[in-house]
Amino acid sequence: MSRTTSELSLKEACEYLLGRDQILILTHAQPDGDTIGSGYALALALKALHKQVAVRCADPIPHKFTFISLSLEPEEFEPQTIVAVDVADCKLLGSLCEEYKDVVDLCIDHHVSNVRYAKRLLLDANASATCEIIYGMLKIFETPLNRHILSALYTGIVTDTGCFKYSNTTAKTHRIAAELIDAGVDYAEINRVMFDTKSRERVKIEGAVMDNMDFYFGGRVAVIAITRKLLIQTGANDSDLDGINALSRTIEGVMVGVTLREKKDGKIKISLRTNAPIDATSICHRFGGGGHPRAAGCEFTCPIEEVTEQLLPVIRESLEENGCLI
Ligand SMILES: [Mn+2]
Repeated sequence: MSRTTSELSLKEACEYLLGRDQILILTHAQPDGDTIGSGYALALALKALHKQVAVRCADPIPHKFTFISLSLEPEEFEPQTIVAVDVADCKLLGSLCEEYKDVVDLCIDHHVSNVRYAKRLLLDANASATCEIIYGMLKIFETPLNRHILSALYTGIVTDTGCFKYSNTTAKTHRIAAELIDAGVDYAEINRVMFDTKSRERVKIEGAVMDNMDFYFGGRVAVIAITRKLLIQTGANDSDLDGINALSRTIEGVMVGVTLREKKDGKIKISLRTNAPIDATSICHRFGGGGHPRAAGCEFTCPIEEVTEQLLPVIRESLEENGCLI
């Protein structure tokens, strides 16, 4: 199936939405701060413009983001317009993919990898977060930025930039954040909840995986395993594992951080985080996976004990080629 996606400018996308009603906004599955912040900020603004609007996600909203989702009262209606926010590929809609994959009228996104599945696309790959793009739209709509909209936008920006730490952060990101602060957003409280608060289950599972971390090749590679058994022991759920893949790479000397995660169906999901110049994508590609240069993934169907036997020689090869073995 092929279809042409028309690329819209910010203004065109705004005009399109202003002419529509009964708007259903979709976020990606396993929702993060940006997809939730974008979805609800846009929904609240459209509601202020007297449109019927709802937000839908395949998975439950993690507890730390419910202060955003609770700001919109759920509404039942037959959608006339489907909008996806921060969803680079219709597969990322999770269990909603089948229902909506061919009917997304407008996708608003900042991923350069967007696969152009929607009828219309507003893409700004220079935006640190989709919330940056939504902020631009709300300025054109001239809807007032109430407390809920400010919180939603700020949350999306800080979570996607790691609190302004990642290289996607631009001067414009800071300018938008400054405008949100000028407008009265409670940035200290949002940052406390997003970055300085961990659930007790998270602390437990973090402690357990750190205790059981295995090191290889003189400490160049660190491997952590999250088994079903460990999840049951610690009571941790998916949202408690948010960002846990990044843990091993924070250890001095580690070039490749490997996270093995046992899924419900018994498959083993691998997440690789690397420091330059080790290419995570090329390692995962050997096992049918892919991703970004510093963060990639793949999947194994063998028992968890056998995964490292297959994976470690390939990682070793990459370390050797790059002169990174000690
Ligand atoms: Mn995003």
